[in-house]
Amino acid sequence: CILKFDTLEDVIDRANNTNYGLVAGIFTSNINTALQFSKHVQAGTIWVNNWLVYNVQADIDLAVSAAKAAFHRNSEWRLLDASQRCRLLNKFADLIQRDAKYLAELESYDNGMNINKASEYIDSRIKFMRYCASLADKIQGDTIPADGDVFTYTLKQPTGVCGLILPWNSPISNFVTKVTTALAAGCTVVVKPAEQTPLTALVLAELVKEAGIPAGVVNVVPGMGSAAGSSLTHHPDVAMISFTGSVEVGKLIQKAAGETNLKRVTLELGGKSPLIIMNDADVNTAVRYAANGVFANQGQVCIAASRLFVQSSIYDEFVKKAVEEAKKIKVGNPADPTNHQGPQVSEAMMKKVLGYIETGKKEGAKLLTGGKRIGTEGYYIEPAVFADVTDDMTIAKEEIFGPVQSILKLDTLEEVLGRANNTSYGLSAGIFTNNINIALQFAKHVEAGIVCVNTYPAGAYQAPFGGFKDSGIGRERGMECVNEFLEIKSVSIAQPKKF
Ligand code: TXE
Repeated sequence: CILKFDTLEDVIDRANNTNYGLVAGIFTSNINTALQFSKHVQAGTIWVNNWLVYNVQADIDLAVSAAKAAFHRNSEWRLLDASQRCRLLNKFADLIQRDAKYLAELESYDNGMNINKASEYIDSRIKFMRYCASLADKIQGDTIPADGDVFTYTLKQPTGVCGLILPWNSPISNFVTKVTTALAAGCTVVVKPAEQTPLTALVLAELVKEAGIPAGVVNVVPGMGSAAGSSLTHHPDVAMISFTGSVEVGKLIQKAAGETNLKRVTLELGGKSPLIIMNDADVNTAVRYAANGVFANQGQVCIAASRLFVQSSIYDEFVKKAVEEAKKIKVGNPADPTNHQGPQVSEAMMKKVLGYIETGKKEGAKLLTGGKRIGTEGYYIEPAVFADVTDDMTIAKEEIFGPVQSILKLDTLEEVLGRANNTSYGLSAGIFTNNINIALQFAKHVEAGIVCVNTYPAGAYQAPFGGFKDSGIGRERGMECVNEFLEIKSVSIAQPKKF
């Protein structure tokens, strides 16, 4: 609706003549007019010479400066006893526990995760939070028998302002893991959730505040990766980035660190994890674990068992049972607890996964069940099982991040070890066998950060989690997780040996 006005005076009155007051804007080259308008118009947000231009760079700058102020040596946060950091993080965990049902519903709504899975992930992260909180007052240095007339000791100190860039496949888990670890170490953070799933990060930020964690310690800025994420990774006042996402963006983050202040970087990237089923394994058990290993959370899991090697003499029986198992998976509304699998996170991801399924068929893999979109509403895909997959096929090489099981045949452990390691990834690996020597040889020689024997997947919060090669740098969870967020300082004081 285009309306005519005469003077600024007149238009301000008319602009205010409404029950609403959200946003107002003005285009003018007269700064006094702009200032008068901004002062008198009754709206919460005013745009001058722009409309709907969201300046994410400015928001990142604001968040980083708040985190920097909260990290000042005399800030409330820095003056807290380590045991108080532990107490505050436990309080944050209590609040998540209190709101677990609501958070699970939001996660399911935001991301498409089945409600049961969302609850399961939240429960396990609360346990991690308490474990990690308890590390806050166990960060200790060493006294060192240094050469010369010196007394030398080390201090382990928080790295500073950390940028935490989250993926969309498990938003609450990633928020909680990264924030708790950084805070246990004493850092302050700016969190950028994935653009597909910003909702739960904002609710968790409210709980951070309610827990009594001082203002500025945790800041959340939603936004696109190429804008908000990139501003964070290039920011000179950010000392570290902890990232979970694609290999492609992981490499951009390392590059940004190199081009700016050599900020420290930890990366939890994707995988193409091998799961090996030897002839002597219990087939029914292995079939169940293999299905859960690749289909859980719509296949949107970095440790998905997406290369399934089955030894030749049980191959046919295994494939038949794998198809039956996949057919049991109930796909549908993620809010319905009787369903197992919800929709893919976005149309783009659904198309990407369906594209891989087409490529698999074209390259000669045998699609035995599933693989089609279900209906036209929502991004649901039938769980797919491919047999006769060979190492050179695209579906055996690239991370699909969808409900697609690829079954390959294997002859010997020696042969399959070479094939399992013949990938640029190295996150997780598993083997089913009753032969302890085979299991130990596999665990020793497979190039992966997480190894499972007769189970899949494994991801206990007390154990380190992270990968070899393109799967990343650094480890989350486990006793060592806080070390990623610490600087080590060695202090030497002159002290004659002779008293
Ligand atoms: O990831 P991106 P996408 C893998 C999986 C998936 C593929 C692509 O194979 O198919 O990655 O997913 C932010 N600077 N994983 O494209 O882009 C982005 O805003 C800084 C595996 O969604 O890596 C989001 O917050 N940040 C993985 C986060 O990076 C940038 C989980 C992840 O998005 C940025 C997710 C930039 N230039 C995907 N560009 C796992 N390891 O679990 C984007 N981002």
